[in-house]
Amino acid sequence: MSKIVLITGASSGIGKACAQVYAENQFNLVITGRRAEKLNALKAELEQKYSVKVMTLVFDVRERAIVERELTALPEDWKKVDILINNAGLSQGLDPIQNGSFDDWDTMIDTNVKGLLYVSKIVSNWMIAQKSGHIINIGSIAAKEVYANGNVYCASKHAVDALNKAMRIDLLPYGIKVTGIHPGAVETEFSVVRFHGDETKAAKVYEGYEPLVAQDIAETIFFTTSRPAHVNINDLVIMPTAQASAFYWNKNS
Ligand code: NDP
Ligand code: 8X3
Repeated sequence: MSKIVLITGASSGIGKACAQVYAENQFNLVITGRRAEKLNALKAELEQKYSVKVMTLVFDVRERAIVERELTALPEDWKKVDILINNAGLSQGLDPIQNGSFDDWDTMIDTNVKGLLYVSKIVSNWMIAQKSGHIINIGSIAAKEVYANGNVYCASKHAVDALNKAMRIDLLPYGIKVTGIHPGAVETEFSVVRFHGDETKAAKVYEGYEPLVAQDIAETIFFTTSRPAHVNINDLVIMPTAQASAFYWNKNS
């Protein structure tokens, strides 16, 4: 059987671009997300275009029991996951701490931190059994820096950064690689979600400079997972050329 990559949040953006890149490179894929119709359309496209096998799993990463049920129900051959891409995540709201929404905070922490943990625990045990594997954790520049009103999103991504380092230590005896990928601004559905569906506000985030596109991140992830067996890339921060940090930009006025 071909190698298998399991990608959370493959219905759009970075996760979808990863699915396309890995399919092009003849991996079989397990793609997950909440929007079944988007996952099914992607499955049909990739199977037809690249003659690979694609399994879709529809679940919300926040639902621990359902994550467990769906993953453990995979046929045994599909549990031989070579690469796990912990990508499902979001920012919801951009408010100062005193005005923040409890619901937004719960959503971000439950998705970005707890969801990643639920999936990782199950899949890392499969990798331990096969004594190989590579886990990619999608952090953010928000995992390295904190900016105004980013409070809980930044905290959740700092947690991903910490978990990335922790997983690398815990999984070291089993030969499992762990890599953190930390993008700056990538034009996806991210800002539409952050601004609760306000597309005009979201579009402004990417005005006056050339942001990254999801394909840029997917190709970088593929590069990290195609290094020789003795090489692990621990951590990568990837920015648009027009962005030096969370604070410094070279935008057309
Ligand atoms: P998108 O909004 O385009 O994609 C997010 C993906 O996550 C979707 O496929 C969505 O699927 C999935 N997802 C969100 N919540 C859940 C949930 N509760 N359960 C299951 N799946 C979920 O954004 P991006 O592609 O930009 O984001 C991907 C990752 O990259 C996130 O972790 C984000 O924080 C990170 N990131 C993004 C940056 C950017 O500028 N775009 C920069 C740095 C990091 P569905 O809605 O179908 O469930
Ligand atoms: C997404 C990038 O700068 O909005 O993680 O935090 S940023």
